[in-house]
Amino acid sequence: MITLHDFYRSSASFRVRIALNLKGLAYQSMVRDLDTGAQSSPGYRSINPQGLLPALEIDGHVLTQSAAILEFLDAKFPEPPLLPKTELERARVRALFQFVVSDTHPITTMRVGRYLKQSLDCEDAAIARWKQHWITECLSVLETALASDRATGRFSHGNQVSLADVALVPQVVSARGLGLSIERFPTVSRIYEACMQVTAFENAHPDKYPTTPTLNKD
Ligand SMILES: N[C@@H](CCC(=O)N[C@@H](CS)C(=O)NCC(=O)O)C(=O)O
Repeated sequence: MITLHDFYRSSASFRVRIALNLKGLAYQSMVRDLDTGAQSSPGYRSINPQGLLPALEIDGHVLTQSAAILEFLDAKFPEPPLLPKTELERARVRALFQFVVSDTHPITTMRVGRYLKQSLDCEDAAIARWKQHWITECLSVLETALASDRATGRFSHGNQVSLADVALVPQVVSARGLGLSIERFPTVSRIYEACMQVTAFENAHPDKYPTTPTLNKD
């Protein structure tokens, strides 16, 4: 049994849901409602001391950090691969992944918003602008990197989905949630639409999230 501690709006959890679906792994969703602060409860912190989503329980182990979880899943369940074959291609995919996961997501999280509000007295509108700014910068960089490289295909790297797409899709969904239009990023937009044609992505989308925790058989 695989258990994913997640929440529909958690983009880091969304990445892991996509990967579990791509690998055809059934999992149980343990909902940790970010709106009620459930991620900070002592019970959950005994699972993930960081008090962040996601956490993955598998084979009696608890894994945290979406990037680490994705690498683990790809190593343990190699088909279909989330990374291409050659070192150069892998470096490209990891770089596209890191634009989102290392350089953008951490500075646009709820806890950063909370700190800006509670400790630096920022208004909600200013916090929204902060997030919109960094996400727009990320999408703009992704657009340039994807549009200017012939390695880009139907998906971020060629015609197979990869870790780059696993990061891109949740980032686009977050951007839309903040009222940003992605049409000004045509390559990002096109790849997002291509990914959403893939059942594994579609079923991981927050809109498909079960209202009650269920066993996901996809
Ligand atoms: N680097 C971590 C980020 C985890 C993270 O920030 N998760 C968010 C949800 S997407 C969270 O739990 N936020 C709660 C908070 O900021 O208080 C990962 O990729 O797993």
